[in-house]
Amino acid sequence: MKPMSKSPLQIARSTYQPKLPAALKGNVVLKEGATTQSVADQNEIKELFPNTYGMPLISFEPGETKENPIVGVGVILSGGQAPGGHNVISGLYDGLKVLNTANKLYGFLGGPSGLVDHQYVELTKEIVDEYRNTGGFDIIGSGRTKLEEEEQYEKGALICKKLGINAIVVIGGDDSNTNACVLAEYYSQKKTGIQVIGCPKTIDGDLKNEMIETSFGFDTACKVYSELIGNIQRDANSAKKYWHFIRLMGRSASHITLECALQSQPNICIVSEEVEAKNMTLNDVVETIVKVVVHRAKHGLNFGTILIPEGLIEFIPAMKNLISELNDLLAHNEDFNALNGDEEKREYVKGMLSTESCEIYRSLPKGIAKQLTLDRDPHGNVQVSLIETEKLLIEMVGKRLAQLKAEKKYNGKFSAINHFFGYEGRCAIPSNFDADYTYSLGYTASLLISEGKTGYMSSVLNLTAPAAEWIAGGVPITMMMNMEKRHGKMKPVIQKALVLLDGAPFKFFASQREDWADEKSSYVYPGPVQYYGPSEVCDQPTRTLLLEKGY
Ligand code: FBP
Repeated sequence: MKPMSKSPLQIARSTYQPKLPAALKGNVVLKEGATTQSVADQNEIKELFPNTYGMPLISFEPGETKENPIVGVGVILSGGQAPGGHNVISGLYDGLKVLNTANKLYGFLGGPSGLVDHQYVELTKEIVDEYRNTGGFDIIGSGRTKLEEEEQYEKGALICKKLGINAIVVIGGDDSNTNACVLAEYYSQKKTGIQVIGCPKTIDGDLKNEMIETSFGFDTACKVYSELIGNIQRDANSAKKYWHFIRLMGRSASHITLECALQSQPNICIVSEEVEAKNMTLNDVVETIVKVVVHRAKHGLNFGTILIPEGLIEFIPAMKNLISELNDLLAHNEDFNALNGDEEKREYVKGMLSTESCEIYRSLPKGIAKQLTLDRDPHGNVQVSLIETEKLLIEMVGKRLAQLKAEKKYNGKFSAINHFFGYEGRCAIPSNFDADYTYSLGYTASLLISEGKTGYMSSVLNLTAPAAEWIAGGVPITMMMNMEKRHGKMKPVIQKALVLLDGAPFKFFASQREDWADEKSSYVYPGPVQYYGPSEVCDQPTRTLLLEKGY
C-alpha cells in the first residue's frame, strides 16, 4: 500500500489513543436488561421479525477472562460519509484482536454492494493503522445500494462462507440499519450462523432515540459548519454589506441547522419541523425573513446571517404534495427519461401533475423546478442536497423587499450571498468526541459478536459524562422500528428522529431567537475544532446533546 502524504496534524492524530468506557478496558461480562418491544406497531413488527423481536437490552460490565473462539467479521460502510467511520473500524479491529489474536476482519468495498458482488479486502494492522482518527470512508469506500432482496442475502452468505465470516457489521443510518435488521432476521431464519450488528452513523443526527443518544459524525460536522458560519458572521459584522443565506445538510431533519444556530447564534434560523407544524407556506417563510431584514435595515444594518435546513422545501405542506406527486411520477418513468430538453421535460411534468401542484410547479423559478425533477436516491426520494432553496429564498425575499421599497416601507439595501455547507464537514478529522465515541462503538460491536448476538445495534450511552463513564452495550434494532409507507407499501423501518418542538434544544433556541435577530445581534464565533488542549475546549459534546440531557 502506498503511504499517504500527511499534514503535521494528521501525523499527530495517528498516535491519538481514543478513550474507551472504563468498563471495556479489561475483560467484560454481558448483562441482560429488560426485554424490549418496538416503538409502535408491535404486532406487525413481531410477526415480521420472529427471531430478532423482543430481545433484551444489553450492557457490558467488567468481568472474568474467558476463552473466545476465532471469528471472522466483515464490515460495511453504508450511505453518506460521517467523521469517525474509520474509528469504528479501528475499534472493531482492536476489539476483535483483544478477544482472539487469530480473529480476522474483512472490509466489503464500496458499501453494501461489496457484500453482494464479493468485493472485499482483508483489513490488516498496516491498513487499519493508516486510517486511525482520520475522516472519510476511503479505507473501504461507501455506497447506497439497498440490501433488500433474498438474492442479495444469499450472495452475501456465499462470500461469508467462503471467507469464514461469522458476523457482518453495518455502519449506517436509519435505512441501512433497517436493512441490517432484515438481513439479521433472514440469516437467523435460514440458520446460516451469520450474525449482523449495526452502528449508528449519520451527520444528520436523525438516528437517535432513548437508547442511541446521538449518531456519530453529527458532532464534528456541526462543529465544522459552525466554525464557517462564525467566520461568515465576523466578516458580515466587519464589512456590514451582505445578507448570507446558508443552507445546511441534514436531509429531512433540521438537527444540524438547529445545532449550528445554538453554536453560532445567527440572526435567523428556519427549522423545518416548525414550518410544518405551523402549516407555513413558502411566502410565510419569506415574510419571516423579510421582517428581520426590514427591522435591521431601520437600524442601518443591511447585513446578517440566515440558516436554512436542507430539507425545508419538503416540509412546506403544498411543496410536500408537489414533491410526493413528482416522486410517484418519476419513479422508473421511461417516458420522462427518454425526453431530451429541459422544456420538453417541464411540459411533460406540467401535464401530469394535479392542478394545485402544477400551479406551484409553474410558480417556481425554472432552475428550482428542474432541480425537483432530478434523479431520485435509491430509496425513491428527491435528493434535497441538490435543491438550492437558499437561492429560491434570496430571489423571493429580494422581490418582496423591492415591493416594500416601492411602497416606501423599506429603505435598506439588500445584497445577498448564498452558501451550502454539507460536503465540507462530512469527512473532517473527527473531533475528540467522535473519535472516542466511534472507537467505543466499534469495540462494543466486537463484544456483541463474541457473545453471539445478532440484530443488535452497538450502543454507547451517558455521552455527556467523561468517556470513562460511558456505558457500552447493545439495543435490538427491532426496538426502534415502526411501520411506514414506502413506495405505496407499509414497511418496517427505524423511526426517524426529527427535531422535537417540545424538546430542550428547540425550546432554548425559541427563547433566544428574538434577541439574535434584533439590531444588537449576539453572534458567536466558535472557531475551529480543537484536538489538543483543555477538556472544556476539546471534549465538549454538542449543545443539542447537553440540552437534551438537562445541562
Ligand atoms: P446518510 O443519511 O447516509 O448518513 O447521508 C446523509 C447526507 O449527508 C445528507 O445530509 C445529504 O442529504 C445526503 O447525505 C447527500 O447524499 P450524497 O452523498 O449521496 O450526495
